[in-house]
Amino acid sequence: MNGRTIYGLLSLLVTAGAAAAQVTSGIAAKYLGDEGIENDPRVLFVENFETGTVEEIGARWGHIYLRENISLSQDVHGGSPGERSIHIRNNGHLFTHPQGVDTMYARFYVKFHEKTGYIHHFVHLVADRNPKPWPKGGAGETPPGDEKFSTGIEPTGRWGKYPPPGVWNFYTYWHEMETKWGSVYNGKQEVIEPGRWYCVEAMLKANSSPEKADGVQAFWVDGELHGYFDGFRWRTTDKLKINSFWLLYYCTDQPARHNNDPNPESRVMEVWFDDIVIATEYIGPVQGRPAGGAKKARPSHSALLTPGVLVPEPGAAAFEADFEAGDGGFSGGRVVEGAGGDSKAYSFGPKGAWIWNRFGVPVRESTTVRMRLKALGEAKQAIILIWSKKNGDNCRYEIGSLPKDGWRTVEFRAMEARTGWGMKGPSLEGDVMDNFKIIFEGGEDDRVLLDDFVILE
Ligand SMILES: [Ca+2]
Ligand SMILES: [Ca+2]
Repeated sequence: MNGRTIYGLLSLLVTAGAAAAQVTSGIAAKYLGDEGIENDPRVLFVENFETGTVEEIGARWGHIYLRENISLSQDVHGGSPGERSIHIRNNGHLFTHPQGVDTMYARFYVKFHEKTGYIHHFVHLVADRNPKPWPKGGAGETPPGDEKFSTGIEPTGRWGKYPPPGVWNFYTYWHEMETKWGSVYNGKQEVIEPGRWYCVEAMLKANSSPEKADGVQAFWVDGELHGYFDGFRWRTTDKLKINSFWLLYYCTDQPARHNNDPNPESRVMEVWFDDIVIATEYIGPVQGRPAGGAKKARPSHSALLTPGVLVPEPGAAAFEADFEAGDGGFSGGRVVEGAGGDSKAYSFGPKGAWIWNRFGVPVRESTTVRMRLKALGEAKQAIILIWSKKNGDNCRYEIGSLPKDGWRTVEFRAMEARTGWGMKGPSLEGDVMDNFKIIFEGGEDDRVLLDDFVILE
């Protein structure tokens, strides 16, 4: 069984005393009004929306989606040490990357509009081996155990049992989840009151070693433990760290249908967030007032904005082909003029371009493949294939369609290439890369240009 569920504090006190002790004290208790909390070594990220424009907030988080639906608001919670919150209507998100850790706590304040409807998806904590500035999809796909796991702290109507937005639950994806649509973990069934601010906290703790099922997730509402679930083997490698925070407000008409909402057209889909703290230990609600009245935290920035923090920097070039003095060992196409200026490129058709035994590069975390591609005709479903001796199969890196609008740089870490359509099988990591092939879907006469191919150690 994946994940043992414990309802209520009483059973929790018996079986998990250490976790229960955290309910009464947290990092916030040390910093009145959160003043200076960003300086605590356990704190990874702080955002109180007191500093900067929405654009500047999006820039320091690293990704903002549907900016036009996001604004700053003067609506703040009763214990707020500041004067502004952030407001999202209909759909939108902020997405960021704290430093990667084995245990992450995230605290946020949230208020739903008093006429709120049901919500499709909400705030997520994510562990991603190959973090990108933007959140990846993955609905309906079981992630590989060395690649990704995630949990969403979400309001749910539980099929119409509760009025909108419902009760809190976890919506969880990992390699051992029970269905390809994830697993749901219900905590205390306390109805969320629309129009009222709440302090919500979620914790995700990775399993301590790949074979142990001792991972945990838990959530608190206004400082009270409302859900605690353990027994998870979240990951198969401890190189996979919890490193992403997704302040998501995703609305569709689906939850209104699933919950038999009698009047979905009367709903106002708006939400406010404030006073976000992400840390490696329990935080707790804002305590007391700042010494100097109102305060502004020094804003945090995404760890992805500092090269080498979350993803190792690529090393030296182990192989290069610029096609100026020949095919460089590539087959399947031919060298042509036309890469811009005096440069030459390698032109190939849908059956592809490939190269074998001209290099032998051990695939480490930093190993990176980079190239420029230009479609001269139809070029759909471009895919890179790298034969893996270790896996006895091709590892794939799916590029997708190449638009006919000039050169595009494609860069990926070699370990992102995986077997199986959808790239959900074993990775190329740990193999020696000695081959490369790129194909696409197009007509017989359609061509793609390849140039500046490089493998970095
Ligand atoms: Ca604020
Ligand atoms: Ca060239």
